[in-house]
Amino acid sequence: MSSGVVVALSGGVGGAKLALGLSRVLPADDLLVVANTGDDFEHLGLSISPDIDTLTYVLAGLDNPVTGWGRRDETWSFMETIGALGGADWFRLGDRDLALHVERTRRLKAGQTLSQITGDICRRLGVSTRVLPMTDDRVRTRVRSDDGWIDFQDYFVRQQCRPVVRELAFDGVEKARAQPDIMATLLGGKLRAVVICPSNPFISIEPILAVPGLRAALAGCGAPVVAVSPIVGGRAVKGPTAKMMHELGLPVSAASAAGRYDDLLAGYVVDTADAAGVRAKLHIAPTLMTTLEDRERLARTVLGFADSLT
Ligand code: FO1
Repeated sequence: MSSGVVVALSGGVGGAKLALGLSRVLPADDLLVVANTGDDFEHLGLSISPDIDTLTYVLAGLDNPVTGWGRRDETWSFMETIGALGGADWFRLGDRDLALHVERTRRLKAGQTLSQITGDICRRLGVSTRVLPMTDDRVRTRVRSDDGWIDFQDYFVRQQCRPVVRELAFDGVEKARAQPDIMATLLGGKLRAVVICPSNPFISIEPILAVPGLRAALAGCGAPVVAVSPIVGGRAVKGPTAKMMHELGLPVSAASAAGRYDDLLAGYVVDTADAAGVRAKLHIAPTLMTTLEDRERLARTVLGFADSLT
């Protein structure tokens, strides 16, 4: 088995499953999880980073197993009360989860970086795997629908992905500086593999690839870049991936997702049901992750495949 660091690119729920699998089959020092921050937004005066928090809670074993986001064992007194007071209650913030947003907001205002805050919260929640935001600068995914441009969480949560997606934009990404430790790891030459987790390519992975310098660093990192298809059996496991592909005029297929990463990929792991039409070097394996064993098994499959490409 080859040694070296594995860098995993992930959004929220879907990607976090494989990130957990990787964290269970790799020493903590050999895994760096890069989190999308395009979903971040300010809400109720709080700075909210959904993909960072989903990854943190999943890696800490604190995630809500039903929704995939937020915490298990939650209470909802704050939500009930803010609703009764006429405040916004469409974005569900459990009482424990709320404490994280309040504390992150305080620390950001005190001048700490999102990376520093994320590192400290991971440590306090017992997460030894390194989770870093793709950048500490402000990037906001926006969706152009037939009614114009809308913020991501308004599209994804308040409007429940109903608007037709005509175009996506990552506001601020041109000026964003790639998180320095990520760049140092990618350029440090001790890499075993880069794993693009099965998150939504458009809203979770492409914002990461759009951060100036990151895509080039991935292309030149000297280790195989392997993606896991977010489409299984011609359908998205969860979320709007398939709907977006259709609305953006792409075939709803594993090949379409691979096409978004194009020349970056040394290999692509697709479910046994989806092998047709994919150009990248293929590894066909079950990719649906229902149990913890599934997560670990897929992690081992991806790493074994990446090692075979070295
Ligand atoms: N997603 C929902 O569909 N409904 C919610 O009310 C909701 C609340 C929420 C709170 C904290 C958090 O970290 C994530 C939350 N999410 C919710 C998920 C979030 O919108 C998505 O996970 C990402 O933005 C896309 O992956």
